[in-house]
Amino acid sequence: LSPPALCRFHGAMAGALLGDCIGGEFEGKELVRLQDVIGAVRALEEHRQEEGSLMYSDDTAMTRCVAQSLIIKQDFDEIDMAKRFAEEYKEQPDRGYGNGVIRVFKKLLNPNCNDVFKPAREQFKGKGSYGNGGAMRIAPIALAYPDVQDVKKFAKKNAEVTHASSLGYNGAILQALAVHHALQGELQKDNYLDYLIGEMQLLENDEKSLSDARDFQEFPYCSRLKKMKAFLTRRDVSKEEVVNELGNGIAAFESVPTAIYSFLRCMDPDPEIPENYNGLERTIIYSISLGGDTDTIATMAGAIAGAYYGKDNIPHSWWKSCEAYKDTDYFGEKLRDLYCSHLMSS
Ligand code: F2R
Ligand code: MG
Ligand code: MG
Repeated sequence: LSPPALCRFHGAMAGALLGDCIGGEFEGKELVRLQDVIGAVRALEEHRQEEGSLMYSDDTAMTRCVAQSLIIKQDFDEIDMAKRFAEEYKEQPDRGYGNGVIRVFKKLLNPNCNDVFKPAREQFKGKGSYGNGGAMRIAPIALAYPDVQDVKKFAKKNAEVTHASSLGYNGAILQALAVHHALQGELQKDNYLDYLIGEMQLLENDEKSLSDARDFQEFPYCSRLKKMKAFLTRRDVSKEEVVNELGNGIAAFESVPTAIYSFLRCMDPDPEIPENYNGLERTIIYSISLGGDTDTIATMAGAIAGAYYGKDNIPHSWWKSCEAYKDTDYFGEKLRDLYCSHLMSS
């Protein structure tokens, strides 16, 4: 078995960074005009933005922690992971973290905390967070483990450090699977979605998932993945329909499916996006144009598209505009080494 090419690992890390940095300007705006997003990327292409000047947010700050922990520990280590999240927050608290997750970091920073999953379990009166913070940072897990069982197991554990609601960690598992599958190469949209639906059907049928979903709707992930399948058969799906049916919010179930849809939809040209943009560029532009939690939806869509198309499809000018852009090559290379070592030992 040969591992995927290095450019896919570089692409996933760089795509995630681009989505966060470019999407950040639009986060929280419900109405985002496609022309404004195109204007923003044109400014990068015309070098109207200084090198490294687009700041990354909590999405990338936490993704970097996941990558660093995996690389240094050469495996998943929840204690090291939790320590990195909390220390990163302590050093740079103004990266735009969710209001709830800050309480988890503060508890993790207490030297008497000896169960790193406990603070997350205490969130929201014991219900745990359903925010998309577990999913937004998960790409490095998919890049480190070739075995899908490991991807699922460690995506869940990683998310559970901050997100104890199954609605939160199931979103992280779905996003990790979406990156993992895109990394493997050429894909058919229907097969890709059937695979994800099959995996989520198993997850959403466990007792905790059924109970957590009761406050919202039955099978929040599967129902959106199925809706997406129907959307992909039509060429006239409006932004409003996507936002109404899939979501563009801070909850994981209202953003992970939307990121996956953005990637799949943008495999084909879009009459509203200039033809010179490739599938990866279209994915970033389109996902931001949906408004709402733009940095997070675009970072997740960017990670999937980057894993699929590879770094060669990322415009240099976009990449170089992002803070700490050079690090994505380092992370991509080291995570691929880890992926290969896991492949050799299996
Ligand atoms: N937080 C933001 N953006 C908005 C404000 C930024 C900041 N205040 C600023 O202006 O600088 N973006 C980032 O947060 C999202 C990821 O959040 P995460 O890590 O999941 O955090 P949290 O706090 O766990 O959940 C987010 C919110 O979701 C609601 N929520 C979650 N679970 C809930 C539950 N069981 N019951 C009720 N509400 C629940 C809460 O409102 C949480 O605060 C990303 O968008 C990232 O970019
Ligand atoms: Mg953010
Ligand atoms: Mg966000």
